[in-house]
Amino acid sequence: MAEEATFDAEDHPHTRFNPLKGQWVLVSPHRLKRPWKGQIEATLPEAVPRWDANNPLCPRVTRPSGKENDDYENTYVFTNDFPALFPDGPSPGPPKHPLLQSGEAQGTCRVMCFHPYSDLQLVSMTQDDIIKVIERWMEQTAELGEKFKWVSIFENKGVANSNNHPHCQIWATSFLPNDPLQMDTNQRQYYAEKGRPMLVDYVQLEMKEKERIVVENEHWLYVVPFWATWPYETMLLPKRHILRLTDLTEDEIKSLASIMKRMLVKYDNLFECSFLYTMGWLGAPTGPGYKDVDYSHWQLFATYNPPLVRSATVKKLLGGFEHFAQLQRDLTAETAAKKLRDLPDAHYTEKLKQ
Ligand code: H2U
Repeated sequence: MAEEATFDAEDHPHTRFNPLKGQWVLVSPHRLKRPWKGQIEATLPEAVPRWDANNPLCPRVTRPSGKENDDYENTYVFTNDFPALFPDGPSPGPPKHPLLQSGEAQGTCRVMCFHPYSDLQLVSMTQDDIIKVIERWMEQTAELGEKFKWVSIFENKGVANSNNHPHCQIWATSFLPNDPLQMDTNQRQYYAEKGRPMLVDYVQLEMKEKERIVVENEHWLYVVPFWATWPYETMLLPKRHILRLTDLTEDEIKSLASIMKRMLVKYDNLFECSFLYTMGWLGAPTGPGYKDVDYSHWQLFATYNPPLVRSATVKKLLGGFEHFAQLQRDLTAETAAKKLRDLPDAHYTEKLKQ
């Protein structure tokens, strides 16, 4: 009888469970050995002008909607001219059939510029300017959270035709969207069973195992989560139990600005390009009277989903199995974390200046 091989996560296909979403990912590390015949995309865009009269996110510009941007000096927030949601509106009413259900969807969408200069990104902004961004995130969460159940702060950096001006979007909804709803249920169940928040336990585990940590400081750490689906996906977590962005202390804000910059330098250094990613903050739900609701099962975190896989131009595309069965990755989370961790702390463009 043939002897059975001992399992090695770097060699053998296996699945990993994402306890937040309650979903499995297929990990196939042996596939990294296959020859690559994938898509090679066009070269990177040219340098961006600092100010452009045709860029609707620049200070003093009149947007196609006819609204003029303030002559802003750090961050700037305005209501999206093409919002996916409106604060008021009629309800679709009760369903005619259980298979044809509709729900009420109210909300608001905002655009938040990080800085007046289009040629900067968070990675190239000063620590003080990043602190202003974090404080604005906190202010927006506090304001919108009074009215809306979910406040989603997300940044599409360089992906899907996004504007190159440093900015993020803020969508607030009257309902808990699918992912947070699933995460609420799963974290609640874990808390009920163990008496501790899932992600607080997870941080402790990662600090003990260390192999998936990319960068850490006194208050925060970035890990490639055990269950990551994107090749270089990372999760940013506080070391303390924090429900929402609004609960950060001054020291935590400062060290958040510092660790974000450190991580973003590593991301840019990975393929020596301005890295692409979609980043989003998730924390305990909000909505009218939320401060009286016990959301102890939640933990604040951010996730970065970068599409790049092998170089500045090769993106991960969802394959058939992923569309119709389950998400899949080649690189293990541990290998991705090591690769990112071992990258220099100085931005690759520093080399070019020498
Ligand atoms: P990205 O984060 O994907 O780059 O999107 C920028 C947002 O800015 C997008 O949602 C909004 C778009 O609707 N926008 C305006 O509100 N006004 C404009 O004049 C241009 C873009």
